[in-house]
Amino acid sequence: LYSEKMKNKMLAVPMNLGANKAGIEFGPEVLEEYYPDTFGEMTYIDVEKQRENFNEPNLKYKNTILHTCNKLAEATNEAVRDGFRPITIGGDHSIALGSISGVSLEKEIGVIWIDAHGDMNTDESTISGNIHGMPLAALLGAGDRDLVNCFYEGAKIDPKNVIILGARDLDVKEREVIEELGVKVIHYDDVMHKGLDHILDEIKDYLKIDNLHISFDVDSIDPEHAPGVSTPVRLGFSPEDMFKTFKFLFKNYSISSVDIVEYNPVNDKNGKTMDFVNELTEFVLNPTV
Ligand code: 6HN
Ligand code: MN
Ligand code: MN
Ligand code: MN
Repeated sequence: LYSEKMKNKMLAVPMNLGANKAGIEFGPEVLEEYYPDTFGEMTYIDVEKQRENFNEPNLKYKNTILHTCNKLAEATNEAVRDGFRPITIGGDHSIALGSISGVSLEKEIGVIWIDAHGDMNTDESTISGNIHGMPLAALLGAGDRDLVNCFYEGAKIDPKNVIILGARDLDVKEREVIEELGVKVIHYDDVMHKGLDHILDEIKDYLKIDNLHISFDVDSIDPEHAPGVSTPVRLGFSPEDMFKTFKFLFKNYSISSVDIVEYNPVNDKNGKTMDFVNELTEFVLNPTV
């Protein structure tokens, strides 16, 4: 599987409404400015500027986010049909609702959600009302119907094909949603106690699916190494561990598609986060053992 070289299709989505915080929308353009060799070929998905649904407290900017996610889904869907691997550069994590929906219409995929958070809230469990805390639940068919029915009706992925990797900040009611749906969580605590090698074996034993989508949230990395995010949580993966994890995933699965989201240049320090995101993207574009 590793040797299957695929053409990449890079999509940029300068969205911040899912996080309801300024800064993340500049991610793609900053990356493109500093690393034109890596990010020079991105196709930008137009993000609506209007802030409708401003007053819907549990689903902030729902319609605007859905509009963008539908456009992104069309783009990832077309990329897959044309034989490309879509790589989506965020933007906040709400856009995974679009990227994954576009791919899942063409092939059955598993998802590894690498994140300090679960992104498993619904409009009923959410504390913040921010949709970037909900995309994984919606993809699994839980929560607001309009989110669930993004791009096409119904759930996009099966809980048995999903792992949340590296969680270290789950909301109390979010945990209930996770339990009800039966999604496997590998907490960052588990990574620390068992060690990464053991965890990678566990992933291999659990995820029995060929096609895998990687949804990578930069806040999965320790904020010491990647401070440029909007919702930092202490501890987390080292960059080395993440490269090892990506190598493992590309070696053991057919990687259908990848998201790299939540990079916020406004909070970065000395370009550390930007450098890391660039290196990780270079690996994704041209994976080697
Ligand atoms: N992310 N659980 C929190 C919320 O607002 O629902 C944080 C979500 C963070 C989402 O980092 O992609
Ligand atoms: Mn996330
Ligand atoms: Mn996160
Ligand atoms: Mn645990």
